[in-house]
Amino acid sequence: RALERDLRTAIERGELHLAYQPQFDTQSLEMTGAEALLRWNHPRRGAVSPGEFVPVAEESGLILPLGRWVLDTACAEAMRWPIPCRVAVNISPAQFRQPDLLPAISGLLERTGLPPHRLKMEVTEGLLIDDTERALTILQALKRMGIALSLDDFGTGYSSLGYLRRFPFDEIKIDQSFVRGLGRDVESAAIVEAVLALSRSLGISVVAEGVETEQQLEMLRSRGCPRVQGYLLGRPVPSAALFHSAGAGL
Ligand code: G
Ligand code: G
Ligand code: MN
Ligand code: NA
Repeated sequence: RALERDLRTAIERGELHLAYQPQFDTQSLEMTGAEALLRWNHPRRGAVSPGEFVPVAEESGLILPLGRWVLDTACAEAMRWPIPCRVAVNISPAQFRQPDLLPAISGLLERTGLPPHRLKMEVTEGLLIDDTERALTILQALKRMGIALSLDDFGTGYSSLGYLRRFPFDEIKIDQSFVRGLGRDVESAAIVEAVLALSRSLGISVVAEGVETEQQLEMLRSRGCPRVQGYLLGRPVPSAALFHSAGAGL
């Protein structure tokens, strides 16, 4: 496909960059870290969404060099931030399964100088289903390296609560579809409350994604949700703008 052909050369042509969306402590509204989000400025099509090209990259195997570029760039850029907060990187299943993931990550941390505790990897539930034992082994190794682990899009897949007990996640990300439902339907509030109660009893942190309104923020705050991310408090911006825009809307 044309998109695949163009993606092949996108890295070397410098068409990719990362945008960072800040995450905040719900009580203090201090910035606690940022999620790296891949952006492609296509020479003819303009901005192409990762929702469109990441699946193409996964099917073609291009996700491996692409994912490597994302990790490298995110760690290098985070090293230049004025505050030593965490950078969260989305890891696709194919990238997670590559045999040399662990040595590649150690090499990357050594090369960039980023302390392991400043890197967070976001993975989705799908990754835990296919080869559960292998996924567990890799996640435990990453955890031993000091890297933080986050379970992304929680509640949208084949969520099994058993994963939370067996896998060494530091954090759950409540999917934006539930946050959007806060104040609109009772089911969303019930799901958010259940996830918060569960995370508290398991000692896992929570980030609510897609927070767009003051009302959603207040509902999350009053229910004890520790962290939030969303357009209300900060949109994804280039690394250099992160510490100018973060919190600007407060
Ligand atoms: O930023 P945006 O909402 O357009 O992202 C759309 C989707 O693309 C989300 O599911 C997000 O997790 C995914 N995505 C964004 N950046 C990356 C990346 O660097 N690697 C992978 N694998 N997925 C990403
Ligand atoms: O799948 P993942 O959670 O990694 O994707 C995050 C996506 O959500 C990114 O593409 C980001 O641009 C998008 N996003 C972040 N905050 C908001 C928000 O407040 N509202 C909406 N609609 N999308 C958001
Ligand atoms: Mn994510
Ligand atoms: Na998500």
